[in-house]
Amino acid sequence: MELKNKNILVVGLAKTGVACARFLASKGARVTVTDMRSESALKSQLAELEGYGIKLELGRHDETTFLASDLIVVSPGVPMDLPQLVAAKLAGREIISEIELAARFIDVPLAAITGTNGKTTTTTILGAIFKHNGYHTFVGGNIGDPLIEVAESHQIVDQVVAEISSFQLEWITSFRPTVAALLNLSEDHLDRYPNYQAYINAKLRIFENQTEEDFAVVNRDDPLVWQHVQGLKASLFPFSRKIELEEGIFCSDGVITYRHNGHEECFPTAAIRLQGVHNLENIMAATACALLLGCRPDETFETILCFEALHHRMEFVRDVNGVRYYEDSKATNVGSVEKALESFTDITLIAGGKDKGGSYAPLAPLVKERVRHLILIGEAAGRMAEELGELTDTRLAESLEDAVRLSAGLTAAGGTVLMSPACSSFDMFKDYEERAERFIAAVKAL
Ligand code: UMA
Ligand code: ADP
Repeated sequence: MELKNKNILVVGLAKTGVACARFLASKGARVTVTDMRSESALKSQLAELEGYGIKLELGRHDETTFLASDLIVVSPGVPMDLPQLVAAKLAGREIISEIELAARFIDVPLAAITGTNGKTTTTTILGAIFKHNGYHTFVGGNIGDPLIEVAESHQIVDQVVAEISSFQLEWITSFRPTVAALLNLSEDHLDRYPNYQAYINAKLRIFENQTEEDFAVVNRDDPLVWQHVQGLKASLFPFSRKIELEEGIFCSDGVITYRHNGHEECFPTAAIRLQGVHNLENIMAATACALLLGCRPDETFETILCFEALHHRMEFVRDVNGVRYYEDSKATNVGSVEKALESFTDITLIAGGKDKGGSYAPLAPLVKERVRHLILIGEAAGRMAEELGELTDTRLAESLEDAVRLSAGLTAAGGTVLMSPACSSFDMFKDYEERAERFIAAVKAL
């Protein structure tokens, strides 16, 4: 792809925008960056661009700049219906996402992981497996480091593992993973998409440019996933906790079995440290991707045995007077909270935060069965109380700290206090990590 002397506009100046602008400028493009935030709010980002000769349009998006560009690179946080993007598209401008740009410069196998939940865990496991197999591995994408950094760096890389969000897939044209995994589908990001199907369609684009030489690792047990992957061009490689598969990876009677082209590998699960049935799915998906991309079974299994849970995903905090406190701040949608509720009984659930527009009704059976007290915080508290409040003892709290104190007073010994919000954190906190730290501090203060 020729970039020299092209007029390229980068939309959004956070992590993705900074990395793209630097990469494009280093390739000789004439780069402009635009962001709705002001210069003073973007001081640290601007410092990273010093010396690159990049033009800035801050505090606004100027349609004429969009129309005058040869190429527009969009950050994931910028919605597709931004009027200036719509106008540029109508005028026939080329618009791509950062992962599309990055993929055009990646010439090693690319494993891409998507799904509503489990992306970060699966991506991290797969990265660890590759490294333990001796590959120079870049792990990036939605997990934190933009994928374009692999193209920008001059390091040797043998394998790329990318966590991919629906936002990143919106502006792809040729993005083609060697192995793409779709872990599961449930409602999320309905504050960004007009409806659930639009979100699903965005996710499915991960398979769009694959051919029969590539693999689609998909959840056989998720009816919505299975329904949507029929007819893909890529070779289907399902994973299942329920069905024995002739081709694919499945788990039964404490053994994970991988079968591919008549070849079989078996791994006992008893000594695996990572807990929860959802993590078994993540492990199977990561193992499938690794073995399909040439990893050795022994090294793969060794990595899985040692892998510990990531922070803020159903993490044990402390036992106080026989009550166990768990922090699941990364559970920002209903699908992840379902898995958390399935893991405990006699629960005091602290939930709520910034509403993402989906329904909380799928939680009703588990709330009824397992949640003794429901404590709600944040902007979504009202809607959640309407949908779930009648099912159990439900209270509202002013702050997370109040919720923790209230939970301590309500929960009898033997019970579990679980913060699993089903919402994003941005109404009350900087991000889910700050929400987690505040919960941990409040529990430690009890
Ligand atoms: N902006 C505009 N105009 C707009 C909207 C936004 O100028 O109309 C600007 C904002 O002021 C901001 C920038 O665009 O400066 C937004 O950038 P961004 O949100 O894309 O932020 P990045 O730091 O580049 O982070 C992105 C991903 N963010 C989102 O998808 C919202 C990060 O995922 C990802 O780690 C990073 O790229 C590297 O690939 C975060 C995320 O929340 C963790 N992802 C969602 C999720 O996991 O649920 C999908
Ligand atoms: P993502 O990157 O997709 O947000 P994470 O691995 O960070 O996924 O986990 C986010 C939340 O989802 C946590 O609460 C975690 O316990 C839960 N989770 C992890 N894997 C799965 C899965 N396969 N199915 C449902 N929930 C999951």
